[in-house]
Amino acid sequence: MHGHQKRHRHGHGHGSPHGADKTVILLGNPNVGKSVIFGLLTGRYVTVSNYPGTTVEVMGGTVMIQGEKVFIIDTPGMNSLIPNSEDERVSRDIILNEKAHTVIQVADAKNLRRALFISLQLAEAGVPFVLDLNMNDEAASRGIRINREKLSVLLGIPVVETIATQRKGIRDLKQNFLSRIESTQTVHYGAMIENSLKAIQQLLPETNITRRFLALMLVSGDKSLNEFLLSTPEGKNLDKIEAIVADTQKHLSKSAGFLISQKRYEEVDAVIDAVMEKDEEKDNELKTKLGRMLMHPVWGILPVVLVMYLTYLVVGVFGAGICVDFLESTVFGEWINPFFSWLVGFIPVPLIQEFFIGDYGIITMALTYAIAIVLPIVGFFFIIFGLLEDSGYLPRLAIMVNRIFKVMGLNGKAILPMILGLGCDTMATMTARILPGKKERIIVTLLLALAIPCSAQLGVIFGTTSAISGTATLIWLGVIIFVIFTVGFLSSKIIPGDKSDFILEIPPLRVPKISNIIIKTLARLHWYLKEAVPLFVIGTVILFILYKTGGLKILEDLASPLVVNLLQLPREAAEGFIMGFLRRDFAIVLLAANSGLTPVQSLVGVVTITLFVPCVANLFIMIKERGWKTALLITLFIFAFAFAFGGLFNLVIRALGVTL
Ligand SMILES: Nc1nc2c(ncn2[C@@H]2O[C@H](COP(=O)(O)OP(=O)(O)OP(=O)(O)O)[C@@H](O)[C@H]2O)c(=O)[nH]1
Ligand SMILES: [Mg+2]
Repeated sequence: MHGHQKRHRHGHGHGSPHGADKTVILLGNPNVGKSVIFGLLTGRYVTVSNYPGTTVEVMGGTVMIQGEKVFIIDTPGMNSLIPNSEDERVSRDIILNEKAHTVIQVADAKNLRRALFISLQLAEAGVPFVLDLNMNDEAASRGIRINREKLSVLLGIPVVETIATQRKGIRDLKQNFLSRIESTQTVHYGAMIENSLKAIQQLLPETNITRRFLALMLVSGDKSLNEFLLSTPEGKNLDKIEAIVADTQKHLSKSAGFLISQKRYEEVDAVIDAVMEKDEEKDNELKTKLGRMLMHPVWGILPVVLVMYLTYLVVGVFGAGICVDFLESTVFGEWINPFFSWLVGFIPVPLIQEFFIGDYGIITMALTYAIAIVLPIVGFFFIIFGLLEDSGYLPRLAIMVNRIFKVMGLNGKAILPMILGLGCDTMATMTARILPGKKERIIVTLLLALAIPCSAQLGVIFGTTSAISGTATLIWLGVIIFVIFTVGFLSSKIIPGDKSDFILEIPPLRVPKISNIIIKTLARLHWYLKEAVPLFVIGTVILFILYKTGGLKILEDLASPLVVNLLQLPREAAEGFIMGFLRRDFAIVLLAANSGLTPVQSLVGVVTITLFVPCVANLFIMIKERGWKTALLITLFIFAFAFAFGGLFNLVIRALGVTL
C-alpha cells in the first residue's frame, strides 16, 4: 500500500542533501504522533494509525522554514538507540548516517519515562535535539503535569508542547526547528565500564555521533554496529574492541547492557521526579475499564463477534451485496457496457471490438470486475479497517487472537501484521519488520502469503461462499483457520531460530478522527486504483491473447491434471489459477463467473485459490524484505501446498457427503 509514497533513500552522510539547506529528523517512541506531525509540517500524506509500528519505512518531505528549505524525515518508532528489530535499526542508522541539522524527538507526554530514555541517549550521542511533548490533551486528562521550563533546564535543550491532532503548538515547534543545541545531560557508569569506554573510544572512527556513545552501544552488546564499523578504516580494530567488551563483562556481576540501562533509568527517574506531577484520581476510568474489557479472555469475545458481524453487515451485505448489484447490473450492465458496445460498433475490426467488449474484454471483464465488483467491497472494508485502526481496537484484537496463537510459538507482536494482512498482505509483509526475530518474520511472511486473504479477496470470497450457503462460508473459515494453525505450528518447529519475547504495546482507546479515516480510505483506494486495477487490465489482456492464439487451451491442458483430476473442477477453472498469479481476488471472481460449477466445486475452488500463490505485489515485497531465496521457497511451498490441500479437501468433503 506504499505505492503512492516516494521513499527516501538514506545512507549518505553529507551536508545538504535532497537539494535542501538542512535536514531535520523526526524521531521518538512508537505511536507518539511523529507521522501526524510530519504530515502537518510537510503537507505530505503518510499513514497514521493508532498502533505502534505504523511507519516502517523512512519518509521525507521538504518545507520552507524561516526562509530556509528544510528536508524533514519521518522515521519508524524506536524505544532505544540500541535496536531490537529491523524498523528500530532503520531509525538508529539514520542518526548514524544522516548529518542532521537537528533532531525533533517527539514524545508521548503521558509516557515521559520511555521518552526520556531516548532523550538521554541522544544527549550521550551528542546529537542536537528539541524535545516535543506531544499528546498533551491526553496527558492533561490523566492529571499529568510536566514542568516544561524545568525540564528544558535539566536537559539543556528546548522543550515544546504540542497536540498534533488539534494542530496546537505546531508554530512553536517550527520556531525551534533551526535551533542546534546539544543536551548537557550525562551519566557516569562506574569505574569498570567507564575505563573500558575510554579504551574503546580510542579505537573508533569519527562519525556523526560521539565516540563515547558508540562505545556505550558496543559495551551494551550491540552487534548491529559491526557492519558499520567494518566499512570504516577503524574496522580493523573490531577484534580488539570485542576483546575489551568481553573482558569488561568478565568483571561485572550482571550483563553490561543491563547495568547501563539501569543507570540510565536512574537518571531518567531523577529527572521525572523533578519535573512531573500526577493527580491519581484523574485517571479516565471508563476508558481504561472499557480498554481492559476488550482484552478480557471471556468478555472480550463479545466485541470480537460484534466487530465481525458489523464488518459482515457493512462489507458483505451492503458493499458486496447491494452496492455490487447496483454497479454490476445497473451501472455497468445497463449503461456503461451497452454504451461501449455501441461505441465499439464503429470500429470495423471484430478483433478490436472483442478486445474491448468480448468475453475477455477490457471493459466487460477487467473494468467491470475491478470497478463494479471489487472496488465497493474494498472501499467499505477500508472504512471499517480504518475505524478499527484508529480506535486502538486492533492491538486489543491481536491480544485476543494471540491467546490461541501462542501455541504456534509466535509472540504477541506477530499477530499485528497478520491482522493487518486482512487489509493488504503486501503492506503487512513490510510491517513484519517490527518483529525482533528473523524466524518470526519468515513465519509471518509465509502465513500472510499462504492463508491471510486481503480485503479485496476476503470480500470476494465472502460474496462467493455466501452465494453458495452459510454452511459453505463457515466451512471455508474453519478450513483456513485450521491451515493457519497447522502450518504456523509446524513451521515454528521446522524453521530454525529462537523465539523472542516481546509484548505488544497497547495504545489507549481513542475516538477515531473522521478526517483521518477519510484521508486514509482515499489513499488506500488511490492505491487500489493505481496498483490493482492495472493488474486486472494486464490479466485480461493476457487472457485475451491466450484465448485468441490458442495458448489458453494448451495451458488448460497442462493444468488439467491438477485442475480437473485432482480438484475435479471444469478445465476452464484453470483461467482462475492463471490469474491467481496476478491477483487472487480476480482469480476468485473469474472462478465464480463460471456458471456450471456445483456448490462443492465452487467451495473447493475458493479454498484452493485462497491458499494459492501470493499476488505479484506481495511477491515483490517478499523478495525485497526476505530475499529472493526465501521468497522463492515460500512461493514453491505455497503452490504445492495449495493444490495438495485443495485436492485433499475435495476428497474429504465428497467422502463425507456434506450438503452445502
Ligand atoms: N489525542 C491525541 N492523539 C494524537 C496526538 N498526536 C497523534 N495522535 C494519535 O496517535 C496515533 C499515532 O499517531 P502516528 O502519527 O501514527 O504515530 P507515529 O509516532 O508516527 O507512530 P509509529 O509510526 O507507529 O511509530 C494516531 O491515532 C494519532 O491520531 C495528540 O496530540 N493527541
Ligand atoms: Mg509513523
